[in-house]
Amino acid sequence: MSEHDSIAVEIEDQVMRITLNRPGVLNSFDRPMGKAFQRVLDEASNSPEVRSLLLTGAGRAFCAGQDLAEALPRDQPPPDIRDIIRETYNPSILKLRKLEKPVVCAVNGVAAGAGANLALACDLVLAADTSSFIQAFSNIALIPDTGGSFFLPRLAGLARATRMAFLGEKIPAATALEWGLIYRVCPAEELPSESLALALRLAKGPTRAYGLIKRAFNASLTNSLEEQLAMERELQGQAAESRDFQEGVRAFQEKRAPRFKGC
Ligand code: T3D
Repeated sequence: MSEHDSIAVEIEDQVMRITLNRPGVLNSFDRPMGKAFQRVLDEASNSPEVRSLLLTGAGRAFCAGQDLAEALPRDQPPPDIRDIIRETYNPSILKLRKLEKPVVCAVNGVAAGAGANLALACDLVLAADTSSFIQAFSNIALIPDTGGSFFLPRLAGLARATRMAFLGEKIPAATALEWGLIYRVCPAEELPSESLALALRLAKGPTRAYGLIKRAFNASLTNSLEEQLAMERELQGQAAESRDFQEGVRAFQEKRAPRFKGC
């Protein structure tokens, strides 16, 4: 286990567990935490030892978004919020989406503001039945950031996205599931084991194919059908060049479970 200040990191069985670790302020992000988070994502991307990621929060919350004491200090002039977004949230979301390894998010409690949108940018989101999602921005006269204005209408549809963004209500995990925002809800006490089991399963999977799936899905959000079909052809070519493709087909023919190596 190594500590990157406010981000705790542990690598075991090819799963990197990243824990947002400022529980006293519900794991809200300040700039040092944002930088640490990005360093950890780079480490995950570069390390062949890491084949899946598991993101969660310490204590009773997942993440309450931006640390408001940093955004609007009482005793000094406020920073330009554009700088915080440029340094913390935009690169974090881009790194998460471009990371060609599966990212499981275990939402262990409230996910508010940037914390909610950080969760929604992950690949598979499991949430405790006691958790909730809040587009808290308009409660303090801000707008959804951290990719929320991009992903939320696509995931929830415009009507629900607008409702969440305008009303800033607490959306229970069960509703988030019903609206297609997340993958699964489980009893709070089972969240750690369920999310780890999923991350372990993905860590034993065809990592290269997962990465290419992610690249294709990212592009599909803005591509035309023609562009997407051309991309599928190219990426499928790359997937078929992997050793894992050979192994997957051989295992099928030999009627056994595949042993993927991630390359
Ligand atoms: O720089 C920029 O501003 C641009 C970027 C914006 C991105 C954003 O994320 S904007 C949105 C920021 N987040 C929020 O507005 C959420 C604020 N928090 C809440 O609304 C509530 O705390 C929750 C609904 C998340 C949870 O409520 P509850 O009742 O369970 O907990 P609490 O009592 O409100 O919070 C517990 C402690 O955490 C409390 O500190 P204390 O009184 O025990 O010393 C509270 O002040 C602290 N805390 C919670 N959220 C934040 C925070 N401290 C700093 N920043 C926070 N975001």
